[in-house]
Amino acid sequence: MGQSLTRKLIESHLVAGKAEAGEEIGIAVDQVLLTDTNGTMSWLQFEAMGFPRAVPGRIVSYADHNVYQVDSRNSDDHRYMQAVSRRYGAVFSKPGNGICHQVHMESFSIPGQTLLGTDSHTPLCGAAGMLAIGAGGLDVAVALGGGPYFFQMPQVVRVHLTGALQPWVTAKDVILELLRRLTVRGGSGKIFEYGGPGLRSLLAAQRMTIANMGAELGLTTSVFPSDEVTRSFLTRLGRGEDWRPAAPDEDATYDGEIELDLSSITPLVALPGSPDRVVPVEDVAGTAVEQVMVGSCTNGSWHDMASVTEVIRGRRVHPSISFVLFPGSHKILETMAREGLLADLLAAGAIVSESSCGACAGIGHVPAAGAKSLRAFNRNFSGRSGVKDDEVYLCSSVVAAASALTGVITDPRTLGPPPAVTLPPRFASSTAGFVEPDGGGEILRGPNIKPVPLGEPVAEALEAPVVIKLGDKVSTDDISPAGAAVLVFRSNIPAISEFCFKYVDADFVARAKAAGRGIIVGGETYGQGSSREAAATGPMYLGVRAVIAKSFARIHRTNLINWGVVPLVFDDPAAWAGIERDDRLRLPGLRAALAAGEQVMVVNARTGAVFTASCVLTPREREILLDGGILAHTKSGRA
Ligand code: MIC
Ligand code: SF4
Repeated sequence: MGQSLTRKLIESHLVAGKAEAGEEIGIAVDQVLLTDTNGTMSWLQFEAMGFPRAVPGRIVSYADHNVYQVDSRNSDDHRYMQAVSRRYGAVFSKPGNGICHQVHMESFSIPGQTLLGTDSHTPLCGAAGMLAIGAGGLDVAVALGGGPYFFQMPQVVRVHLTGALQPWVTAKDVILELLRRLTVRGGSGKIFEYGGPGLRSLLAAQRMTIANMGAELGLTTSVFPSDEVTRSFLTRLGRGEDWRPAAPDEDATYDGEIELDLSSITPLVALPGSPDRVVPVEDVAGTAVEQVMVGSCTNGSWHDMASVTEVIRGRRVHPSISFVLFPGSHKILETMAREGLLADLLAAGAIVSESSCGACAGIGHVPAAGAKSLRAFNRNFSGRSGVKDDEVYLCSSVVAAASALTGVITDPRTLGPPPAVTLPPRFASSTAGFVEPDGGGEILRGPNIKPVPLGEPVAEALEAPVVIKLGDKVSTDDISPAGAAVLVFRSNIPAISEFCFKYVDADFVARAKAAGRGIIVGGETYGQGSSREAAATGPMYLGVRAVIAKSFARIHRTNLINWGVVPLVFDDPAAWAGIERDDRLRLPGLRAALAAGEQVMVVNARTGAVFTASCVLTPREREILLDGGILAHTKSGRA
């Protein structure tokens, strides 16, 4: 029986378990990517676990999210990350060198290898035939020490592409179309492997957009074959020798299949609040916006920047619009300078920002209260732009460019023939933004870097109030917000816990502290979005010992286990409705039930109602959770 490319990638790295859908497997990690948000904590955890050296062959630490260093606490993190990278053998990518995913694809992607990253959009490198997965900091710390990455073998679904994109339709519209059809839950427990005749027409940059934003579908990752398109991408970057083919067998079998005719897709926009609230651009055309942006790890490619330039060249950004571009990498920005794009963009009135996550992580260009913002980014969870009740629409780079000219959301098809974008024969190949490790130097920990706390072993019984009750689709942005004011505390768990649920319920922190021990109740896909561990460590630090939800997003569920917080799923989702905030819940046999793999009984002291919830764990997860998380488990000597 023929194998999918995904299966080949997994089988060739399998070190534990059997690659059958639903089974826990462990894979060897060839490459690791760390960011200045979760990555600093991951390095601290690596040190706390006492590993003598970092093992994977390629490790890169990126100062990419919070590059402005407006605050010395931020610089503390960068300096620590640079020093620890130097000592343990990681390349350090300096602030301004670009967004981790874009830079990693350009400079380090190797078809056929595995990549684990501290960021949920790590799957971007799946565009180069890699198995690239996002994880929480502790899982990455273990991989740094040479441990495998454990996860549930997903179902492998083939996305069969036919046709070709129509004028003004982009790869962003392809992934928005999938989000429209499948929602943010649609990819849970799955890997999408792209194939079919439509593939040939998709450039590497377009594949990157699709692989990257598969994170919004909840996919474990996305995989594209490595073919002539991949080879041409690497060759333009002077890396032709790193190319190798990677493809499924002709008769490969899959767990499912989705048909997607590229020629049937039209320009789309996601409405504020969630990337799956997708409508045709015509439905919102004419909506006045005050900001337009193009960038992030989804739309920061050369192709995006060049498309935007072609649209606005010789024209003028509308007076009421602030139009900001975030080129994804220093190489792209340098190529834009060499190829003359910058002059045209500046003449038209665009702002060209540093190559960084910036506004995508709520850092800079925060909209005015009540203003609508249109962004060729990937996430628009409420509050993520840095202001409560924001209204962020997501779109492609050409919808963004057209709208920047008119001041209202604009269907680019009204502009006439589409721009022709040509790829330069060579991209800039400067490596000035990388610092190679030499094993030396002192590791400085500034005053903002605090020791990593330990989780507590799971108690025999838990009795605690519901400190917050939430509905469906709660994102990690809701639990631990993005934004410059919060991100500076990523290596300071006591301080970052003060921001928990800031925009959702300003009294949460005080309530959780007063309660001492607490339980969170949530709906479907609890903890979707970013991989940020602060969404687990913050509540844990404030005394939360269990989350009972209808379902969990993959990375967040693992983060909770890794910190000793019990992720319980309602056996009957109807029980959710009978719970109110401040209800006292009793879980009398919690530890014994988890240890035995049985349902956990929950009694609501206010109503007297009794219901059950389950926490399906692998033996490895069970040991970690019962001990209070990975660090506590390691310190116990049982790891
Ligand atoms: C995001 O896009 O939400 C982030 C900021 O990149 C996060 C990482 C983090 O919060 O540290 C992610 O995607 O995982
Ligand atoms: Fe950075 Fe935004 Fe990509 Fe997250 S989604 S890595 S914040 S660009």
